[in-house]
Amino acid sequence: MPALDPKSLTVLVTGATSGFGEAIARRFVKEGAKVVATGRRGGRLQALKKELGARVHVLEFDVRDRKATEKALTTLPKEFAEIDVAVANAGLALGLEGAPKADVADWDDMIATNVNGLLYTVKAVLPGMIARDRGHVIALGSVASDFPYPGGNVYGATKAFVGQFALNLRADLLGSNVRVTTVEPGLAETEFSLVRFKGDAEKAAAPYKGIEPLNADDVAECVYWAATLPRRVNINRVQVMPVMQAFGPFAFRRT
Ligand code: NDP
Ligand code: 8X3
Repeated sequence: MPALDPKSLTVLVTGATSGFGEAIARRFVKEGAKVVATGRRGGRLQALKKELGARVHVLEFDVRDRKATEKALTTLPKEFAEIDVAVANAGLALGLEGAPKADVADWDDMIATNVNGLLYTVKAVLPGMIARDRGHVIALGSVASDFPYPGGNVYGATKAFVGQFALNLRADLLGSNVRVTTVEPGLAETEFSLVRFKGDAEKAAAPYKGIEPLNADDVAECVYWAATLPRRVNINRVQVMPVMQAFGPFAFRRT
């Protein structure tokens, strides 16, 4: 039995139409929490609601749109309005080209989603959390924030932003009982790669070839664990990788 009763929680999950977000939504509902599930694909949200029932409320909006994000989160029905845990999960990588060849439109989109989308989500839930003097912001970072790799340029930088913003937010919130955590997964099989390679299934499958990656439930478990620890405990960062992934040595150009 976790220290914090999940049945007492209302959990907001952005990007709940696939991957980690969907698994996180399912995990909390299974344990008796109420979940506000968001994303742009309304059909998937409706299917999730139909399957999981009255403990789920769905909101269709684009996290890149500040006004839409703010508005959606003010329209919550009373029984879902007091968000205890906000999982800022919506995010994406686009492309794996080195900086000279990368598409600036992809960079803009990653920054708009992973940076601005995170900020708009957090800003919308913070006032309520502070007023109630309880709450938990859980952001999805990535190992790409700590470990550079070729082609990770702006994606890794957006995730470094997520990690540092979360730490700074925690500094700002000292004195309140609002918690802040970043969960930073390594290679995990979701729709992430399909999105990164813009629907090219062959390219999308390549990173997982011969490897047992993390799955969405592994990451949902980390989020659920951090969220249900006693209220006195703040997990700052959780970094999690598949056993079949580790670090490379420095690279050198030798002449
Ligand atoms: P998926 O592609 O499976 O899921 C991404 C989710 O984000 C979808 O539900 C999508 O919903 C939502 N989303 C994307 N853009 C927007 C937007 N503009 N507005 C609203 N929702 C949006 O990928 P993952 O589950 O793997 O990724 C979830 C998070 O985890 C991301 O932040 C990603 O960077 C991070 N991550 C992923 C890793 C991996 O290897 N898979 C490893 C480390 C971190 P919709 O399209 O319906 O809007
Ligand atoms: C996703 C992990 O290694 O593809 O954040 O960047 S990686």
